[in-house]
Amino acid sequence: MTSHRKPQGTVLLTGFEPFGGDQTNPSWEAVRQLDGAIVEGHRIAARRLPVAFGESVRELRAHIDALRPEMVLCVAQAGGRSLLSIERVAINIDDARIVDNLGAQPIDIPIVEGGPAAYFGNLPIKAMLAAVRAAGIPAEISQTAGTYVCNHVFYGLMHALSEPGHVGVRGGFIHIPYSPAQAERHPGAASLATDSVVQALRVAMQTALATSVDRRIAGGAEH
Ligand code: PCA
Repeated sequence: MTSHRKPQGTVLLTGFEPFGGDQTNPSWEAVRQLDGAIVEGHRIAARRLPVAFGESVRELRAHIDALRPEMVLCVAQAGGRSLLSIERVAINIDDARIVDNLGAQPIDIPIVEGGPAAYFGNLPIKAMLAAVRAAGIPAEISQTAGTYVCNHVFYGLMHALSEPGHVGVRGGFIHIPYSPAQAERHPGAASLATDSVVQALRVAMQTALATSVDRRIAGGAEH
């Protein structure tokens, strides 16, 4: 976990600004607390991304170019989900149910014209799942990051990391439930305390940095 060795590299950890009428985004509330932390000998650099198609990926790419991280983990809110979801895959489509924060609402538009239908993240998601659960935080593997800005960013991330300049950089994506304060305004919706999210992100990053070959444990779904 936290180490006293000199940092060996950087992890870019992103959260999102609020969207959809909410005043806060729990992803940024958690991620910001880890800015400057040392995890597994790596320094965490936390950055906030806009909830905007196009601009979000432009900013993400600028952060990658500036920081030259060894690993990138993007975190976002998935209101209505009850568990911390470690995403498996990003698909090449934008299909927005609501406008983004700049008023755009792309419908059935490829993220990268002619790009692959999908990219898998390349973090050890099963090892991360096991470690987060062992820390007492409820988690799952998710087979879809949706078709809104989060999937757009995840796809844009893995597309960027597929380019020659980024060989060896690993990337992944985690969705988190509402914060308890948000859930109060959405009766019946699950929530996860920010402290638990922070702890889960630490454990997930530590595990990802320490694991080169993923574990083989069931994390699939029938639907
Ligand atoms: N969640 C949205 C966009 C920003 C965020 O935190 C999503 O899941 O697409």
